[in-house]
Amino acid sequence: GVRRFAAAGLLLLAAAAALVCSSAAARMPPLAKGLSLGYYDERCPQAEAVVFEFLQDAIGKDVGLAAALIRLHFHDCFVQGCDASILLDSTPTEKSEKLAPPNKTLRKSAFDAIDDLRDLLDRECGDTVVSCSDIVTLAARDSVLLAGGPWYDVPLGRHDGSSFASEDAVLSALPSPDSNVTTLLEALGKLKLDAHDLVALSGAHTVGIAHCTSFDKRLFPQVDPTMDKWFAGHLKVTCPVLNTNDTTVNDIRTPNTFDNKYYVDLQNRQGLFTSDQGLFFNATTKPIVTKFAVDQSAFFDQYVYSVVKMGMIEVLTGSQGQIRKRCSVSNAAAAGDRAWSVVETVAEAAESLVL
Ligand code: HEM
Ligand SMILES: *[C@@H]1O[C@H](CO)[C@@H](O)[C@H](O)[C@H]1NC(C)=O
Ligand SMILES: *[C@@H]1O[C@H](CO)[C@@H](O)[C@H](O)[C@H]1NC(C)=O
Ligand SMILES: *[C@@H]1O[C@H](CO)[C@@H](O)[C@H](O)[C@H]1NC(C)=O
Ligand SMILES: CC(=O)N[C@H]1CO[C@H](CO)[C@@H](O)[C@@H]1O
Repeated sequence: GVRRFAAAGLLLLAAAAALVCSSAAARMPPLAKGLSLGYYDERCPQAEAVVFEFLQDAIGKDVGLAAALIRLHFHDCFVQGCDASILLDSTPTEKSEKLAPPNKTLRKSAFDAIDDLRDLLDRECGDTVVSCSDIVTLAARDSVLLAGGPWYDVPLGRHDGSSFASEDAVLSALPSPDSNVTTLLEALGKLKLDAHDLVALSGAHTVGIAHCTSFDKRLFPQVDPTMDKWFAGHLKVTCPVLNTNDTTVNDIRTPNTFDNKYYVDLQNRQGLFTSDQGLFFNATTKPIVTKFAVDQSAFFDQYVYSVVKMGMIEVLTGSQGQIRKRCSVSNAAAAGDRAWSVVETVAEAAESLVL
């Protein structure tokens, strides 16, 4: 109806704005084999509008959902590639990625939104067309725009994996917030991401929240000397002792807006994690932080380039992987469930015959 039009209109407007703003053609990393822009143009032409319209409404009601979806995309891609394995539920015999410690702070609202989008797209185009990993990719893309950041065209055509990574794999793929720049660059280097990617992607911490346990080692037993004293006092109001479970905002200046203020925070020693603040003290990354702090469009350009690159880490395409009908279960496991319920029905019928 009218709302769909409005959503599509805004999307077009955003696309037009993106074209006008970047007078030079937008820089884009080489596309992974099997991915393309406009992948669903014929298969499911309304796919991108459906995602956008849903999120416009959902993020309008809960701005935190934008941050949650941006982070979900990052966790998915860093662990075993962008294959939506982060969405898989545990089985009785195997613990899924969801249960690994870093996931525990992924928000349920993000998983629910992906499930809702899966249902909407199934109704529009059938359940074997749009993959869960592309839904995660599109949801993160639209979240950035809806939080005030740039719009970008994103290559699609990913397939979903059928198995999740182990807890150890999750822990080794996702750097801890206590990491220094050397450790971060090493971790990202394994995924072919460099210092510019690290600084720009960390800029996603311009939105969202963190639990005290993610940074309270910087407050106790004594305040990290690289932290602004006023900021430390401010954080201690929320986190008065070690190991409380309250949350604070990642970007104290504009907590709900996707902008470059995160880098201004870093210049003022008001970065939340060691992994954030360190970017301002390392000789390789400091000039990039300084640049982004004064030039938001330089940040946006690099973010778009880097997040598109991140979205192509070890993707499954063509004959690889599957399009999961339910994002939280592999198709084989879902078929197993169905077969099992048939067996049960038959068994029940047999039982009633005997009786
Ligand atoms: C470079 C290494 C990174 C580290 C060490 C890191 C660490 C963290 C931690 C510890 C939290 C808070 C979790 C909590 O306590 O609730 C967090 C939140 C968040 N991270 Fe990162 N992160 C990194 C990179 C990224 C990247 C690449 C993105 C996306 C492009 C991202 C997006 C987010 C967002 C949006 C939040 C807020 C989530 C919410 O409000 O639900 N992070 N990150
Ligand atoms: C960075 O952290 C690693 C791992 O904790 C440590 O071994 C290394 O010495 C640190 N490097 C610097 C420059 O602080
Ligand atoms: C900055 O990081 C680079 C790359 O890991 C490292 O070689 C260098 O020693 C670091 N510089 C400082 C001052 O920590
Ligand atoms: C931590 O959070 C849980 C659930 O939200 C709550 O029940 C509990 O009281 C909290 N613990 C502390 C120490 O605040
Ligand atoms: C152990 C744990 O908290 N796992 C959670 C991982 O994330 C999803 C979504 O928030 C939850 O449903 C799991 O319970």
